[in-house]
Amino acid sequence: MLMKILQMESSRRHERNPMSEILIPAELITRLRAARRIAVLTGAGISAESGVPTFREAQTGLWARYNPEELATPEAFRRNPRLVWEWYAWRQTRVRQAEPNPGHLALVDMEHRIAEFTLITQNVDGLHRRAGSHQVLELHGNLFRAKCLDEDRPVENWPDSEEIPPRCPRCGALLRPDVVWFGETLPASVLRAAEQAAAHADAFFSIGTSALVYPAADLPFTALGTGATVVEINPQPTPLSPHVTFSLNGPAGVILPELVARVWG
Ligand code: BJW
Repeated sequence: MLMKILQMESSRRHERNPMSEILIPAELITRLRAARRIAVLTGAGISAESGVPTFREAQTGLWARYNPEELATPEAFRRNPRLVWEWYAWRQTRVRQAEPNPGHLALVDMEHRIAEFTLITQNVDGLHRRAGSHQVLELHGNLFRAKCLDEDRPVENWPDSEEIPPRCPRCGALLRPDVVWFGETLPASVLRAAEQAAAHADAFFSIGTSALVYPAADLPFTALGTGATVVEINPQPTPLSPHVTFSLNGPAGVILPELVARVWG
């Protein structure tokens, strides 16, 4: 009898699509339908289903013996610029071979349906823009851009040479990937825009991120502090999980399309 009541309670609280096993709480659907401002923070997990390895997962082939946290630092670049440049070149190749997945595409759809929508990403792979998202704030830069190590300015073209990394055509300093490494500050205007979007959101999503790296990891807490509904989508629990309003446990490429269809379809 108790089992029966629990089942009834569960089906009352969750709208179930007969074709799908994904449970999306009815209360979440109601809140998202009412939301006018939505901010989304994504991490490497959203690109996992495109075949791009997450930042902290084991690397493959030649790179398997390196710890990514030890390559993504200014000290690593100073110690061995060639190694770090080649690691980014390898990642560029992997990303070029990848395509946006249904999770990226569902966020494009969400942007079309929400008056004020901001997509904040920690990813440097550019897959959100390739999918068709417009309002994208790249907190940690972009793998496909380079900048001058000394002058800190973007460099788009440089003469062909044997040298790795290549050199800045203006001042001759080394070029480096235009990404944000540990211990470096995030681009101030991008971070400010992300903080504002989080502070003004009715609903905030944290998708495919381990929620370990600051200041990005503070954004869901900013949203919680101003009363937003905070939703986490991740197959694994994170330090953020105990604090969110709703946890949807599973791959973003499965959950997001279902969520968007159920809320706005
Ligand atoms: C799926 C899935 C599927 C799998 N679907 N999900 C406060 C406290 C403590 C330390 C600090 C602090 N404030 C600042 C710091 C220092 C530091 C920091 O945060 N350290 C922590 C590690 C403790 N932060 C910084 O240094 C930042 N700078 C800064 O704050 O400047 C001022 C300052 C400096 C020093 C001291 C104090 C202040 C800069 C951070 C830059 C991060 N850069 C990187 C590299 C970018 C370039 C590159 O990619 O090479 O950004 S590090 C790396 O982590 C990368 C990522 O964007 C970022 C986040 O990783 P992400 O995306 O969460 O990936 P993963 O792999 O960790 O997780 C994947 C998740 O997906 C998992 O949860 C899976 O379960 C899930 N998943 N499949 C959905 N299908």
